[in-house]
Parts: sequence; C-alpha cells; structure tokens
Amino acid sequence: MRIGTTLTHYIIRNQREIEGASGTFTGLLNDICVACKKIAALVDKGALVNVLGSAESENVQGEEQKKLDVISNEIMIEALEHNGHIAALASEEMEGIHPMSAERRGRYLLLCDPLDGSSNIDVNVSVGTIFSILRAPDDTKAPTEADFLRPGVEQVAAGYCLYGPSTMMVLTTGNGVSMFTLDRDFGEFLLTRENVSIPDETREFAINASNRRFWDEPIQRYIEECLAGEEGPRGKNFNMRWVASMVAEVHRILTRGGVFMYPCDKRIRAQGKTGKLRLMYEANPMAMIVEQAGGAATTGMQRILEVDPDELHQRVPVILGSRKEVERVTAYHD
Ligand code: P6P
Repeated sequence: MRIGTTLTHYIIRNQREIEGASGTFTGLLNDICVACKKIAALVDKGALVNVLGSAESENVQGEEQKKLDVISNEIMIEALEHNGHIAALASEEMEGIHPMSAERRGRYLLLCDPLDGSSNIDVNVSVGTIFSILRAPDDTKAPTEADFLRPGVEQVAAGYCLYGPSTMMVLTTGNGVSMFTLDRDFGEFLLTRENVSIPDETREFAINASNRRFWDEPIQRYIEECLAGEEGPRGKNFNMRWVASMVAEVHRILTRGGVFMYPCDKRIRAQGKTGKLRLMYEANPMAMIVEQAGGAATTGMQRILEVDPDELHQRVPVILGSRKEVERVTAYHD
C-alpha cells in the first residue's frame, strides 16, 4: 500500500523553495507537528484524561484559561525548547516571550495560540492550534519582544492544526496552501490537498450576530444587505455560520469560500481595546494562509499583513475570506 506523502517528506521535498530554508526549518515544522499530535491526543481523550474544564486561572488577556489552554502551551514549550530551531516563543498564554537558552538559540521566532477556541472544548466543538514563524535576528544576541514586532508580510510560514472530526494540519510557506490529515494508525500527517484556492465569491458569512447593536455602520450595512437576500441589493440569498472557533471558520472558508468577520465595535472600544482577535498569533497567520489561497484579509481599513505591530498581544479587527466579499466590506469602510 502506498503510504502517501508525509508532512515531513513534503517539507524536505519543497525545502528548496523556502528561501534560505535549511534543516532547521524542517526541524522546526517537525517540532510543531509533534506538539500538535500531542495536543490532538489530549483533545481526543477529553474527559477520559481529566483535561476539560477551567484551569481556575486567567491569561494575560484577563480571560479564563481552560486546563487544555495551559497544557497545550506547556506542550508547545516542551516540544520547542530542546532542539535549537527557535530563538524564542511567544504565546497567547504567556505575557512575555519565552527565550531559548544561548546554546539552544535557533534561527526562527515562533508565535502561537496553543488552543484557539478553547471555550468550545467543554462542549466538544472543534478547536485548533495557530502558529506563525518569523526569522530571528542575529542569533548571537538574546531575543527581545521587539524582535517579534514585525508586520505579517515578514512571516516565513504560517499554519494551524484543526482538532475536528479529523485532525488536519494546514500550512503555507509562501508557495500556496497545503492540507494534511492525521492518520492515527501510524501517527503521521499525510498530504490530502495542495494548492488550496478560496472561491472569489460566496453566499456565506460568519459573524457573532449577538453583537449587532454594537457594530459600526459599514458592518451593519453589509450584514443587512446579506440578510435582505435575493430581493435586496445583493440579489442573492446568504447563509450564516458562527462556530466561535476561528480555526474552524477559516478551514470552512478555505474549503468552500465565505467571509469571516470579527470587527471592532462600540462595546470593544468601550473596553479600551482595538479588536477581539490578536494580530500576531491569530490574524497574521490566518491572513497569510487566506491570501496564499487567493483570498483577502483586512482590518476594514488596511491589509492585515501590513499592520505595523505596537505590542505582542495587540488586537485588530478581522475581515477575511473570499476576495470579492472582503473587498466589498472594506470598500464600505472607505
Ligand atoms: P465570541 C475564540 O475565543 C476566538 O478567539 C476565535 O477563535 C473566535 O472566532 C472568537 O474568539 C469567538 O468570539 O465573542 O463569539 O466568543
């Protein structure tokens, strides 16, 4: 039986296309793979291994941490700190960066949301790990938080692991988007789709409609037009989805198109924030993936990948997915 292309073989085969890649890059992706397989195993077992429920703690965002948030972050650190592929790790679950020791300092910086959508974990709905890879500066000096504050266009690679009905790794290294499905029989991610392409148009939008009364006018207008259906200005009926797990929403959009929106709104601004989703380890990696699949990703005002970060846990409005829909929503902001 032909096993098919494993993720590791795929990276080694494509390594020549990854500018400046070396075994370090392949090793880093392999470390991320191992971490995601460990997280997948725990997500799969859930209540059987007592990893559900609250960790009775808060993250730097002041949000309740689930046990699996904390465990997933620890798995990431453990998988990455011994192999010398990164200089430091940044995570939604840690206030500051986690620098590697001088003798183990590698050529890359890794940012991650170890378990995105974790509010779903206790109700058995899909969650995921999101990661973003930047080049480290000169690896003779200790990395600082400032080294991470690079616009999304400088990402070397981005990806996510979706813990859904099947566990899937989705990856871009700047040459298109590929999808891999975990074969648990022998613990390998196997290539199941290449050159993923998002349809330019869609009839499906994803937004948390319970926030409607807080939305700014451009979002109000766009959603009202969708809801008006074929009798309205769009001349077609729309469907709505909201999983409350960005990884699941992005995966659906990569698979069949759609537009995902988490705009800034009056409620968020009243809390002194600039959005709900985080730029460095949610919006940027997902924006790279979506653009590499032919879609678009903006804040409503600018391309997400061109936002100059001010701080590690910065939040931004996110509108991403089918190019023509994102362009329409963005145009309404002009
Ligand atoms: P709400 C999960 O907490 C997350 O960061 C994204 O994965 C998801 O799209 C969004 O927040 C859900 O937010 O306000 O609907 O719970």
